[in-house]
Amino acid sequence: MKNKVALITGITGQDGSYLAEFLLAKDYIVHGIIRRSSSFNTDRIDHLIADSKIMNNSLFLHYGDMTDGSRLVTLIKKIQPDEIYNLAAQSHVRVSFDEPEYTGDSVGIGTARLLEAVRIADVETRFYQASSSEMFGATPPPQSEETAFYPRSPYGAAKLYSYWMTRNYREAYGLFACNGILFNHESERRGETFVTRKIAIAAARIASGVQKDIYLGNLEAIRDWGYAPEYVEGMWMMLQHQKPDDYVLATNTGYTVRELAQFAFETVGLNYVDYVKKDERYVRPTEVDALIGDYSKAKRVLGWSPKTLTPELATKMVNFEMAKLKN
Ligand code: NAP
Ligand code: G4F
Repeated sequence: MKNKVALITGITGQDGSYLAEFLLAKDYIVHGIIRRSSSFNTDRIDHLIADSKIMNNSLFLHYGDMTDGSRLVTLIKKIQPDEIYNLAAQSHVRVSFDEPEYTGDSVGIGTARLLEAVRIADVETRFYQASSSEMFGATPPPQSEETAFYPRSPYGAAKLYSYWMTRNYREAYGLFACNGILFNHESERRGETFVTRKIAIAAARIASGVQKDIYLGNLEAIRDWGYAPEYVEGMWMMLQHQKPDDYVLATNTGYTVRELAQFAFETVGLNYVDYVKKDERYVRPTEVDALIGDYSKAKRVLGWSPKTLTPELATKMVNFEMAKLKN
């Protein structure tokens, strides 16, 4: 049987790297779009690039950018993917307040460019859009596929545009297109400026005596933090179903940033109160107070459920940082 071909935008990101591993293990031919950079930006997939059995055999990388529509058309025509996973994004909510225009261009219009590239290239493909719980914003939890959207950041607003464009291409052109509305998911590969990884690194460094304290913004925000490798499987499950649809992936549990810090510092036998300091620079002009996802549709229709909950996730991430410091 012919191997399936997948195209991943954002393959160098946290989710892109896990998804590439997941699809390669399922015998997919994986193509990824990477950005030209003046420094190395492939650390999360370097182990795949270094493997000569994989690189340029089942994994192919192409330069491209979500702001370059003609390049997206060329790549889709050339690759003829069976499945496209659109994970590329300026994904930092705080940064989106500083760069609203670029965030809108890469996250919002970028998705329109990719959808239009599929239409122009006239390929038969399935399309996954990385939608976000940030789109719910100010609407109180629990949030499900039926909950009203109320984004509270340029990032949330740009993701909402992408969400609707994905639905529109499904309805207007019959494209097999799905929105995965994913709540926060984290891992040892999470970017270091997101709160879970920032706290995990700090707890390990403080316990090892190489850092004194950590500066954070709002400690009272509630998030639903799951484990990223479990969520990329959910993305794939959406594209294997007989019918395209939109799904929430979450854990249906909520913890404050304060509780997250407590779990992380407890892992190394410390009390977070002694080390966490406030810095107004990390407070957002508008905050999303509480996100807790109801994933019952994904469970019922796809058979997807999370396995790792926030306390275990925090411990896992801190233990990883401790092990790195010891090496
Ligand atoms: P991430 O680690 O920040 O990765 C983002 C990826 O997008 C990177 O590969 C990045 O490339 C690439 N990228 C950024 N701007 C680009 C552009 N203009 N053109 C092409 N590529 C570009 O994000 P993630 O956590 O893996 O999340 C994956 C997707 O899911 C994102 O769309 C994010 O917004 C969405 N999402 C994430 C979560 C979560 O909790 N993680 C929840 C809901 C939705 P470089 O490596 O070169 O920077
Ligand atoms: O880790 P965060 O930056 O993640 P946030 O804003 O929830 O966004 C992440 O999840 C979204 C899904 O809901 C994704 F779509 C998005 O791409 C990204 O992956 O912040 C989490 C919470 C916020 O309430 C923030 O105000 O932590 C609070 N926080 C407190 N101090 C901090 C800090 N966040 C960061 N990044 N850094 C701090 O020092």
